[in-house]
Amino acid sequence: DLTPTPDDKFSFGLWTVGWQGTDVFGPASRSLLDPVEATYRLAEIGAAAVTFHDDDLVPDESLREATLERFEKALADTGLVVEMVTTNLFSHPVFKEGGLTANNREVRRYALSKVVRNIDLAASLGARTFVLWGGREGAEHGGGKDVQAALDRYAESLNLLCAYVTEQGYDLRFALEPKPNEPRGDILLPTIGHALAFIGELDDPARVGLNPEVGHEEMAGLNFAQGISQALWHDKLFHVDLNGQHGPRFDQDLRFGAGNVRGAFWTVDALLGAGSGKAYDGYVHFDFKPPRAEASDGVWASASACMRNYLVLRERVRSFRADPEVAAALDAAEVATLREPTMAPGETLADLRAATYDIEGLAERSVGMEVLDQLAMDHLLGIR
Ligand code: GLT
Ligand code: MN
Ligand code: MN
Repeated sequence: DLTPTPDDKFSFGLWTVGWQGTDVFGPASRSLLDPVEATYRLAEIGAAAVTFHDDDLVPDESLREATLERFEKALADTGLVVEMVTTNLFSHPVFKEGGLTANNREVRRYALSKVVRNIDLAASLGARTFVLWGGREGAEHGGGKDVQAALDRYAESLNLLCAYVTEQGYDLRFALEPKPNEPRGDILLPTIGHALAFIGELDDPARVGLNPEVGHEEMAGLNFAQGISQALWHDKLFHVDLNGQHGPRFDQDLRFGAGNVRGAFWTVDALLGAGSGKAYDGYVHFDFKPPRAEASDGVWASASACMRNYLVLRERVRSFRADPEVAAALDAAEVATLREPTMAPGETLADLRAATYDIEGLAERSVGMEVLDQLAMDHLLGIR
């Protein structure tokens, strides 16, 4: 069944359907969508949750109280929850040279205060995840940014924010969102791997994980399914941004399933635990931009299609994993054998050195990967 249900835990950023189509070559192509109207509409099409930046929900500070009241009524009316909140530290020109890692100290202090204010709102609305996407944390010039100092300031900010959340007793974790470039020429924490290593240097690493985005890893030429599998292995896949991308070019933010469809198939498989591994149990969050050419009908068509493509791919992944011929192909490829430790209990490296190996025979063995992959293709293409 391809109708989304609350159990599917689909979630959308208000900025996704709300994107007005501004780009580097032209102004908005769509009018402003009221965030509260967007919330009702997302509930209608089958979402279970919404997420937002401070500035998406409250674009006009003078209407803050009234907007929050209307928004909370929409949540109560629809049963939608706020599962994640984030802060806009990238749109206003004050952040043109960075937010938490700007060279200018006043900017850094303002950025931190903006995050803290929104953490209070996130906690009051029951959000459990707080995303930090550092789109402006980076540089265009080699000499203009002391990268090591910038990482010190990034860590200082995270340490302060974690301490604040702990003090307040909020049930909230941080999720860092990597991206290699755009809007900055080169962004700090450009990939899942960089961000994982950074987290290990923080005071409270348990409170900080990742919010990887499909397109961002693919912009760097990386395999998203493999990246999130490593994040799961570290217990760091706190959240996810699903969308689509055609290889290394500008950040396309296509609807999920568009772009690299094979990548999307393996992404869903990885989220489901790839057969027998750790699975992702958070919200299935879409972070896409309805193409600028679309009018409002296209906005909602693309939002619905994100969920539809996820459900189709989930069904295709399950049929792949349930197919006896796939099970045989997995056996032939020795996929489960990799779970066996390389050494038997009690063995030592000396035993391995004393053993004899049929090196020529091993070199010539069949690995069965093409057969397995073609079965996956057949499932993906719907002929099995
Ligand atoms: C912005 C960006 C996204 C981030 C959002 C969170 S904002 O739209 O392109 O990838 O997830 O700050
Ligand atoms: Mn994102
Ligand atoms: Mn993106």
